[in-house]
Amino acid sequence: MSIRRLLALLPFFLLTLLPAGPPATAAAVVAFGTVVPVPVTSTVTTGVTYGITASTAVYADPGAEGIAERLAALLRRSTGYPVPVSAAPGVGGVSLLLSGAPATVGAEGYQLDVTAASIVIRATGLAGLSNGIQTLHQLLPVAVDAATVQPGPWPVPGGHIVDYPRFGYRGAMLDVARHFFPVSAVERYIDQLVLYKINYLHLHLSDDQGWRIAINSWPNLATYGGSTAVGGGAGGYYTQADYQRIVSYAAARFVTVVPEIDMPGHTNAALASYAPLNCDGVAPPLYTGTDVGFSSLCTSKELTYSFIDQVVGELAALTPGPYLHIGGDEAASTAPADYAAFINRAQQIVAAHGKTVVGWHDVTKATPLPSTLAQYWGTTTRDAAVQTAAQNGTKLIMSPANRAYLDMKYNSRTPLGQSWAGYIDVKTAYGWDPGAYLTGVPASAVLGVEAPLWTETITTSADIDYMAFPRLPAIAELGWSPYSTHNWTAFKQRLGAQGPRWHVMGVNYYHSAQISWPGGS
Ligand code: IFG
Repeated sequence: MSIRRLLALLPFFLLTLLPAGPPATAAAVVAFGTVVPVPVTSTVTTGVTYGITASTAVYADPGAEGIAERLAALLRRSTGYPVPVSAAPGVGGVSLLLSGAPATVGAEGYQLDVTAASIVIRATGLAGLSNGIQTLHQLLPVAVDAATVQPGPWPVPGGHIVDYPRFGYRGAMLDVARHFFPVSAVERYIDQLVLYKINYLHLHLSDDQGWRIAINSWPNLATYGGSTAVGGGAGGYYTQADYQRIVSYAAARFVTVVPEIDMPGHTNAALASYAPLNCDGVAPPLYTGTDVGFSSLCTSKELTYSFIDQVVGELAALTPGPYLHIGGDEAASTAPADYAAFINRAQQIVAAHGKTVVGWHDVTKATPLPSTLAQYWGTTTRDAAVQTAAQNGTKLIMSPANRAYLDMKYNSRTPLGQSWAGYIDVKTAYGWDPGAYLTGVPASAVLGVEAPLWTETITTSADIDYMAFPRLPAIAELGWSPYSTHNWTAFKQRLGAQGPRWHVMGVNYYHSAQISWPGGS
């Protein structure tokens, strides 16, 4: 063969030396250890996978059909397989069983077993099965989250997990008052929360800039008080049917909605809607700025308390969950004695409508009812009033603004968000123990954690994604996993492994430089 001919063949020879990429049809098997929140115990069965195939069925114990259908729908959309759902017991496939789980899993935990022959999730209740499905979801190839049929195959890594939460309250708050978000955006956020076993969605429904829930006995609250937003935009509000859609969507996914009507401060939208609510009988203009602390309900008027009674009454009737949040924060325009008397009376009104009160921790300056939850949003690790309340039996939800506030910028270059509580990158969001954060407040006084997202600067679902991911999974892990598993080096590996799935899901997440994101994510 001539030299010329040999040289012509050289490039083709070199190509054979390149590493062969994965075969087009191979789907990367998710590493067992990438689940977030990290499970209490998990052991991988090396070399074993279960393959989801065209003959895979889902078998559900009575009552678990809805959970099975949601898993089946996810699989059908991206595998193209029929994935029938039928009554357990079944042979092979995926079984969702309400028996056989160890008692340690409690109401929300589960046992997951993946072998070559089957996938079995066992729990004592439906919430546990739902949480087991989230873990299974994270063990499926990321292509399973595609909106169209993918080639597969669909291997699930073999192993055994027994898992249950550290805290019962693992929440996220969405401020729909500063900027309004339609039902579809809230449902999208719920889908993201569920994947990380968040089980409470706190909706901040009213503030100075907007009233977002229709109240039939006070119609101007939504039609006028909900007509604008920060920046002067169009605003919006939920009809009571809209709110019930959100509540039902959440409940089907074992997420409980906690509605908040902030009072006595953060009430300009209500005061602008009804002149008689104002002490001087004059309604202020609608407000589209971002100041806080300038508004107050008129605590000396009886009308105020019948207003609260009717608002709370209608909202409580629409809310199956146990909690109703009365806000109570930043009441700088309410005299301290008036504030305390107001909060004490507002708590009685909420209790009379059968709900347990939640308030920002400012309510500890009044007299919390024994059942009232205080949501800590301070930036210090010591608060005397909160410590006293905790010692008197008040339970806390931990949302320190310099750890859990998702509207805080990651760093000085973050285009969205605020920085009054400091910058919060992923390591800061992860680097604390909700059970040992406040001086003099034992873990037994902590009901759980919540990550608030205030929306002064947030206007779209893409903005929500950017601020919530990757920090929300960090808060979710603090709420779910044992503190004994708390380890930044391990966590950031698990978190990085979530990136490819968020990419497929279309989550507009911030690629924090603290995390190594796998190629292509
Ligand atoms: N504090 C206010 C919020 C919001 C927030 C933005 C609380 C409890 C600052 N109150 O946080 O209304 O403006 O980071």
